[in-house]
Amino acid sequence: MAHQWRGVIREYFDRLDIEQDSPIITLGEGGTPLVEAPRLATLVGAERVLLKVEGMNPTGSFKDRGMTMAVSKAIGHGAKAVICASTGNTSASAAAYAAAAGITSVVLVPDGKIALGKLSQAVAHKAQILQVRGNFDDCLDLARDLADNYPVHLVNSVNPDRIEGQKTGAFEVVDSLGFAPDMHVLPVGNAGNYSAYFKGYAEDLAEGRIKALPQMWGFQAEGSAPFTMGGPVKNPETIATAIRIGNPASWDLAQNARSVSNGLFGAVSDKQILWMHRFLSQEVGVFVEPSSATGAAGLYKQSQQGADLAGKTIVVTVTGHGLKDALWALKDEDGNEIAPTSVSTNADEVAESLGLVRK
Ligand code: AN7
Repeated sequence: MAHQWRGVIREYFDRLDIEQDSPIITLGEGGTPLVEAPRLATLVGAERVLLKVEGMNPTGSFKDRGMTMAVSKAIGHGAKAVICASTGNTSASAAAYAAAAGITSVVLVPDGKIALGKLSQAVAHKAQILQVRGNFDDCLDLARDLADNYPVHLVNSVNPDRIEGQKTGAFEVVDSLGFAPDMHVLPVGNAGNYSAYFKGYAEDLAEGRIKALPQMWGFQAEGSAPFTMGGPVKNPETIATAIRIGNPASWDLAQNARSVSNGLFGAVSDKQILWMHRFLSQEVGVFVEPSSATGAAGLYKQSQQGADLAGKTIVVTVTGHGLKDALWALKDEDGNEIAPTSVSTNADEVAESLGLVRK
């Protein structure tokens, strides 16, 4: 019989920090596919690589796992409005969950630097959107300031409820595989998700569900890579706008996760990100936004630099749907526009343009 997934709070209620009688605001988030990617495994020389496809969440990104918790708890505390700073996906998610809860959302986004699909979502869900003349880091400072001094509830990942919800990604991986992978690979911006997966795995370890932690491997874009630079980056730049973040909010949590899990941080170029973005679409069948290809791009770079992945099972979280930032697919490797060939309705002419030979 068909089983309807009930959202991460109901599915994992006993393992989440939430009051027994809390309201639950859900859009059915979580329960996302763990997709075998054999050609990616071959590319990097691993036994198995699996993608945790977070674009399948209700608003098309992993943010929904944390937002169901943050907004449910905000409602429990009587909040009438939520606020967040965002490179796009957090705002889309906050706007949707606020709409579901019947409260107001305020989103602060960096001027001109968010993907069109994400802006459309925030507009569609009736967020009050302010484009701040500054970058994401400025937006987050502003959001914190406003939440400290005005009646708006902060739902960025500096709010621990967000991390708490997002840890369910790790629970699902363990529930599907039956064990922890050798490595868990993620793109990193604020490092909230990286820290959240680590928390999930650490709890699974403490409760005896797994025998060892995966190494946590986090990758940033080279122009926006505070973790490999060793400190905040003032003017972060990358085409991967979701992770164009210079001063990660979860710095300490992430450093701890890296060290306890014997993991690593790395950086990849925009070119490597776009190459992997295309590989995932063409060779795996999973369309992600460019930022979401950063983890897999980092994994590939590690393998090229000599990391021995033979016999390893690796899970890579691909964080957001390709339709959010769709125009990147319409450019080739050299940045030229790709347009479909125009044809008549004549079958022979169509066959000819396809290079087909009559049977
Ligand atoms: C697709 O929406 O920060 O390391 O404001 O949208 O937890 O920050 C988005 C981040 C990866 C990085 N992939 O996650 C925002 C925001 C996608 C993202 C990240 C983001 P964190």
